[in-house]
This record gives sequence, C-alpha cells and structure tokens, in this order.
Amino acid sequence: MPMPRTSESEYEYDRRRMRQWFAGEARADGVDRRELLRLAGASAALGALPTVAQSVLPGAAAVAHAAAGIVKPLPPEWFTVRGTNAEARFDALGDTGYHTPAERFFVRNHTTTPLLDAATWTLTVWGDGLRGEPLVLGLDDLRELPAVTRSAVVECAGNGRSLFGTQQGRTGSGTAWTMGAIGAARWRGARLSDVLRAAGVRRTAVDVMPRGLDAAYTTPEGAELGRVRRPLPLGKALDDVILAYEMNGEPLPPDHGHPVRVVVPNWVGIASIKWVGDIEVSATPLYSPWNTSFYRLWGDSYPPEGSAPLTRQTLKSVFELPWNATLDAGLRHRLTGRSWSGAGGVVRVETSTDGGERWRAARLLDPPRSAGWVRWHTDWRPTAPGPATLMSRATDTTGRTQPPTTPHNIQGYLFDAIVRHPVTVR
Ligand SMILES: Nc1nc2c(c(=O)[nH]1)N[C@H]1C(S)=C(S)[C@@H](COP(=O)(O)O)O[C@H]1N2
Ligand SMILES: [Mo]
Repeated sequence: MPMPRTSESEYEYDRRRMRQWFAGEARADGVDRRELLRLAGASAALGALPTVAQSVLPGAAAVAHAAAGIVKPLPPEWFTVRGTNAEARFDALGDTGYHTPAERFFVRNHTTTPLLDAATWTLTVWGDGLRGEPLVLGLDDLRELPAVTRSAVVECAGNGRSLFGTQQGRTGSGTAWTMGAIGAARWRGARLSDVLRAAGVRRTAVDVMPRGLDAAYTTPEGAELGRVRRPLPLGKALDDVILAYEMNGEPLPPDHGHPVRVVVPNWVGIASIKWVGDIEVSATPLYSPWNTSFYRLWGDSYPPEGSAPLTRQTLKSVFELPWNATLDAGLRHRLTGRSWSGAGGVVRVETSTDGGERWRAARLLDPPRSAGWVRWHTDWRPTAPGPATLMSRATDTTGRTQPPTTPHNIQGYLFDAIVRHPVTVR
C-alpha cells in the first residue's frame, strides 16, 4: 500500500494535480476543458462560472409538504422543502437527542431518491490504480468485512448559505439553506480502506472516486454533468472513510443512500456519496464537476482560479429557537443550541443576549468530538420588552473561534460567521 499523503497540504495537492492535467496525465471525464483552464487561471475570459440556481424561494417552500423525489414524509413542523431538498428545521431539533433520527435528517438530492434493491445491489471497484481486475462486492460481501460504527455529522457545504444574504447583504447561488442542512447519525459499515485493500491498490494510485446510482444530474442551465461523483485523495480514502449500510442501527433508508453510502467524516457533505455503485481508483488525478465547477471558493477574497477543492467543514453555532421567537420578560428561559466544527470538537461556546456586547460561557452537555456536535444551554431572564439579538460563538479544539463575518464567496459555501438570531421580548 502507498503511504497516505497526509503531510501534503490540500493546496499543494491540487496544484500538483493541475500540473499533471496540463501534462496530459490527468483525466476529467464530463468536465468542460474550459472550466479546467479557468480553474488554472489560464483564461478569465472564457466564460462565466456555471452556478446552481436558487431552486425555490425560501418563503414559498415553507408551506410545502413533499419534495419531488424524496421518499420519506416531510411534515412542515420538521422540514422546509427547498426544491429537490428538505432542510431540517433547527428549532425543532431541540427535542431530538445527540443523534438525529433518520426521519428527521435533512435530505440533499441532486435529482431524486432511487429505489435500489439491496439483494441485487453491487459495488464495483475498478481503475488503473488497482493491481488487477475490478472487484465486485454485494452487500453480503461488504458485511463480511470487519464492521465499524462511527458517529458523524453530515453537513452540506452550503449550510447557512442564506445568511450570506440576510446577515451580510450578499447572497450566494444555490439552495437557500438556513442552518438545518446538517444531521448527526451513528453510521455502521465497512472501512473503505479494507475494501481498497481487498481490491489491491497500486503504489501509483492517487485518487478514489465513488459514484452514485441516482440519475445523471443536469444543471438548471442545461449542462449534463453525469452521475454525482467526486474524487477523494487516496490519503483520506484510506484514513477514516466508511461504506455505511446502517444509520442509527437500521438499514440505510432510501433517501440517505440505501443500501450503501460513503461517509467521509468532517468533510463537506458532497464527499459522502449516497447510493454508491462504483468506485474508481486512479493512478492519475481525477476531476469531476463536483471538485471543479462546484465546491471551491470564488470571489473577491480568493484567487481568480478559486480555492482548492473544499475538504473539511467549518465552525458553526446555532440556537434551537424559532427565528423571531417571542419570549416573555421577567421569566427565566433556558436557551439551547448546538455547535460543531470540521476541524475537531467544540471546546467552548459563549452566548450574548445584547447583540454581542457581553459574552458568557454556555454549559456544554457533550464532550468535544471530532465529526460531532456539542449540545449546550444557557439561561436568560430578559427584562426589557422589545427586539433583541441572541448570538452564540463556538471555539474548536484548534483554538479557532467563529468570526463576526465570513468573506463572501459566489456559491455561498462554508458560512461560519456568528449567527445573529432575532427575538422579541414582550
Ligand atoms: N449519489 C448522491 N450522493 C450525494 C448527493 C446526491 O445528490 N447524490 N448529495 C450530496 C450532498 S450535496 C450532500 S450535502 C449529502 C446529503 O446527505 P443526506 O441527503 O443523507 O442528508 O449527500 C451527498 N451525496
Ligand atoms: Mo451538499
């Protein structure tokens, strides 16, 4: 087995692959050549960045009861439907425990949930990064490998996107999530590293690309991008990635990848490919639209060719309270919330009830956990009637604390600013 490239920075990794692509050593099926040139900064004039249109107006979506293509019921007290997606209502997560029940878990579908039969499902591991022939596994074969159970959140890279608009005055393109494109679950399955070992990885392998069995994706602009897929560097693939067949002790439900999905702890949700059908192991770097056109940062604060492809999630903190909630003056209110970080566990949460003048520590109810969140509470006895702004800010194990604003990026990814939560005291 080759050594994981853990010491190489993601930026360096990306630059190296780009050089290889220019040298004709990389493959990018389904990726527009102009797109790669643009990423490489070779031409700014070749065309505008394709973006995902905002699919549904946030207000209009709130009354919907079902999203086209999602199988499970989406009661409006739990979900806000946004096009083909369903956002969990954060104010309703307060009555769930640490793990989000599958029926309450947000759904992000590029197209529609496919109904796959576990009995006939197979996973094919193939590519020139393997020593031999493709390996084909059924679910029983996967279950024969050692099973691991791991608690991890899955969070969309665009979670919090609409706050770029509401809080910073400049929106990003894409689904207008508020803060509910996240859930935590106990995933059980086989290690991707065990499957790769069984398939026999060459020393020259660099990228591992899982692909979903859901329908090919066409952008709102009409570009046909093929099936949802995104390469992982071999180092991450060998590290802590799971091929999960259970969620919270039950078989994976259809909307979350039945029968098998990839779970990539701490990384942006797009890495966790649902309904996985094949995994390409490549000796040359791979590109897909999901690490080129999407899931990079573009904007004033970034180089013209954009950032390196997104990997880890960022830091967030949210009250489990309706937006514009009304609270009675003179009473003691227990305010609850959750905070999380893709860089490690959350070690401290502070709250402010006066718009950020004074801060005090919230009481944490969970230990800091990598790929997990912490629940917390703080008590507040408002005295003066009128509008108020509640804020919470988290600090993670790396010492990083949420900033007051997030530098804008065109697709509205990785919002990490302190959320300003409006309430009314009466
Ligand atoms: N095959 C496939 N995998 C996918 C997607 C998809 O549309 N198709 N969406 C991705 C995105 S963008 C996210 S955020 C997560 C969402 O996982 P969930 O729907 O189980 O919450 O799945 C990822 N995996
Ligand atoms: Mo996502």
